[in-house]
Amino acid sequence: MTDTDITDERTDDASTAADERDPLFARIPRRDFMKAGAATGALTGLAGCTSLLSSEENATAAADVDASVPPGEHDEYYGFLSGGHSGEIRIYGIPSMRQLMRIPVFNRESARGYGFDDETRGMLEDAGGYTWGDTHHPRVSQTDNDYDGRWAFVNDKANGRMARIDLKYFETDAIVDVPNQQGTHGACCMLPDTKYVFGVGEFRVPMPNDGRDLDDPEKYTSTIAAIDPETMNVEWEVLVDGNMDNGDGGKNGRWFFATGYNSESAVTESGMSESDTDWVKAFDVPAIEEAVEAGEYEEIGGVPVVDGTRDSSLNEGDRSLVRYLDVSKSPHGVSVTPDGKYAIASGKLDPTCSVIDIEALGEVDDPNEAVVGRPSLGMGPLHTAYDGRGHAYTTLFIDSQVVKWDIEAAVEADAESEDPVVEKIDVHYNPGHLIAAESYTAEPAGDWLISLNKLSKDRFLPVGPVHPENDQLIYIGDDDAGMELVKDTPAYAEPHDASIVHKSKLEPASTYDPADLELDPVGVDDVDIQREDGRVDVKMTSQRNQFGFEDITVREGDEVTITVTNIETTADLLHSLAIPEHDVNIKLAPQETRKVTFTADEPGVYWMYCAFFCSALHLEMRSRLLVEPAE
Ligand code: CUK
Ligand code: CUA
Repeated sequence: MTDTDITDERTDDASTAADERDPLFARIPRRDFMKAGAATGALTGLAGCTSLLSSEENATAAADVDASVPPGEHDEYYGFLSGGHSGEIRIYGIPSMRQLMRIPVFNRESARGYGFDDETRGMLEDAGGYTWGDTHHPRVSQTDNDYDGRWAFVNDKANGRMARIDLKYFETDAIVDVPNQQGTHGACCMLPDTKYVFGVGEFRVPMPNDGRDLDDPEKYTSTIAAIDPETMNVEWEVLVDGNMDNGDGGKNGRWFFATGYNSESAVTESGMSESDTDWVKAFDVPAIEEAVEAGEYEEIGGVPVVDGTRDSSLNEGDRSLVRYLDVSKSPHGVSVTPDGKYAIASGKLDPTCSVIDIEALGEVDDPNEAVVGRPSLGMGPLHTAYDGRGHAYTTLFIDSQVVKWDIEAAVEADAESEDPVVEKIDVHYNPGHLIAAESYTAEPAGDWLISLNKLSKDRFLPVGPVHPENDQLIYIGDDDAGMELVKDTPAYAEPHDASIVHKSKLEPASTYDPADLELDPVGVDDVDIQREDGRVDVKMTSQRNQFGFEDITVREGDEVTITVTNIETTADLLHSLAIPEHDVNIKLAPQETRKVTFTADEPGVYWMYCAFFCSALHLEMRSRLLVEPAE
């Protein structure tokens, strides 16, 4: 396969060929066309109802499996989906696929006041001051290889950052700008107990990237970063040859795995896919910790950086820090099986996945001997998820399918055998990640799987040239009946990875606990205005249907700080403090205190108002900000 094949999508091929016969055929890829044709036994007469047939097919599947969640009832699972270059995380209920909430992470977001109040704005500024990020891999913290409800983490591929989301309040509470990394791509937890969150550096750059070695790509490098989940400090990094892509931690506290697609150290697309093999790197975490402990590192960017390149003296002997396994070709996803036995890396530009025996890795002289299976699965394997019954499910980007296969059968079979394949199902279209319920834990639930498809083409009402992505819900709970496609869900750009967590493992708060907030709450008796040297300090409350002041008078040029507490105790009674023409809108959930600082630089009357529709007198919930002219 050449590197052009990856862009040569089969769906486009089919569309072009079909276009010449009838524009209607253009809407349905050849694969579906043939399947639908076989089902009716007649290709003639199809032209007028191709879309109909494919939706009938789905309706049949949906009828067999009950994924309905009646009005007023709750879903079984939380799905945490990344939002790609929107910079956010979305929460879905599963199996309904209803979008429950969006959590801004690297993006300023007015409806949640995120990046508007002093605290969150300061957090975004301290983390580099960028207004966007590229979230790919939301991973939820675990204890003893099971979700513990504390945090979710997500990377920023665009600016080399990692963020933490507090799962009591479902909000971003920390962001670290990872030194020495541009393009923090893979993200995952060190298991069993989330000792570290790993950030995997994708873009190779000079180290440090300060203008040296600009056009000397041989000297570019990338690192993995081990981040302490409590402090969000980067504890250490390991520098490697080639680039890295995705990562996953083993289940027993020893290994961490990363794929990479550029062992060539090239800077062009063709150069990066020249070689027939690339590496999976296996990091021996306790050995790395010992090296750090022994001072065998160089401090770069304020972080201990251990040399894990192939020629490093630390990689000699029987306790090498990083083992380089040759796998074919430009592997993309890597994920560890629920039992912790294997790490499975997907070939991307090769139709196989590589099955790595994790225990063997610590025993063999040549790490390549730990590759114990290489089933041939189809075109463009990208990511793999698990059902806990010994099956793996891998997305096939080019074939637009999900393939279910038997892991032990793949270890038994010859390399490149198709025998381990159990079943394939069409998805629509070109899937990236897929995620099964609790697949990243030791005990996946084995019922629901979501295929995160990059293209939706004809599946939804057209909304202009920017099409939604399509997240498809598939039932995998019945091995006899096989996989069943249950639901299409349009998604805003662009979910990459997801984590699915059973609802019993999270305990979200429904109002704020003032003890968890950094700011002291403002009570009814604390309402106050202080003025000093061009600074105005306002403390006030919000409550149906008033702010603590009817008027606030300041002078032109004053720096105004308003601290507000929503003193409601009733869940879901939110207010906001919006100030026209001052770029202010902070959200205030019950018992929440926030602070906002701005300059009153234009004289005039400004109606401060509440932007959440909170009661029948919501529209009347407003106060005046009076800015007196300076002279
Ligand atoms: S990546 Cu996007 S489809 Cu960032 Cu895990 Cu594979
Ligand atoms: Cu408070 Cu609307």
